[in-house]
Amino acid sequence: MDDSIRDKLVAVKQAWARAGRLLTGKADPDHDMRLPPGQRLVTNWPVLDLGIQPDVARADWRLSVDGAVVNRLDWDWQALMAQPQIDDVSDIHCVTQWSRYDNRWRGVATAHVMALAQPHPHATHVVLHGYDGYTTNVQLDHFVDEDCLLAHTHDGAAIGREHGGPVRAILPRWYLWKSAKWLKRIEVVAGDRPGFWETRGYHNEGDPWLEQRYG
Ligand SMILES: Nc1nc2c(c(=O)[nH]1)N[C@H]1C(S)=C(S)[C@@H](COP(=O)(O)O)O[C@H]1N2
Ligand SMILES: [Mo]
Repeated sequence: MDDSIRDKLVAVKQAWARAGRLLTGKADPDHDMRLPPGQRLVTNWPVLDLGIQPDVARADWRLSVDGAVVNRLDWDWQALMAQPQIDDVSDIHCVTQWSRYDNRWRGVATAHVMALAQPHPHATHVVLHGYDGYTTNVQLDHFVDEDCLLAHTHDGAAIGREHGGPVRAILPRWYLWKSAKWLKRIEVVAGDRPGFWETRGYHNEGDPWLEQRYG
């Protein structure tokens, strides 16, 4: 996708955010209690990105955990695989109104990563950076929730390039835009720093149960 198309795509999404589009607030009496308001269930897995899908081989993948930490981490694939691995099954909720149930993720718990890095006492947030330049911010205490992980495997298969492989963040309690794909860097910061979509009209937190889509 060329830059002008990409700019246009971003502009359209920004305009939707301004208009509060997809903000339904509707209560559906037949609503499945597992489905947050305004969502519909899909069984496929839509792909969303900025028009760039970085091609990062496992052998070339690197992750740094830096910023307000006592121990900076610089991991390659072997270092990631040498950590304790966890499995977690969770639902995906995308702000564009689709949800996908029972995703089985395997990877390294973010709580484990942060326990090794040791954030400074004044650290409040993390900014996740992707190989495509994407960023998203999340509160440090939310980032280390027990169901959050740096995932490399989905339903038993390596996460494909289009879905953010070799490694993406998974933060199931938040709209999927918080789950950075092609993860490259976890920057620990003192004070909030809104990311790509958060500075373009998306909600700063993004709780699907509170329908924190825009604003
Ligand atoms: N690095 C990176 N991560 C990203 C994005 C992106 O453009 N770049 N898009 C976000 C958005 S808006 C969504 S909805 C999900 C889409 O993930 P999927 O393509 O696996 O469904 O990734 C999120 N993580
Ligand atoms: Mo999204």
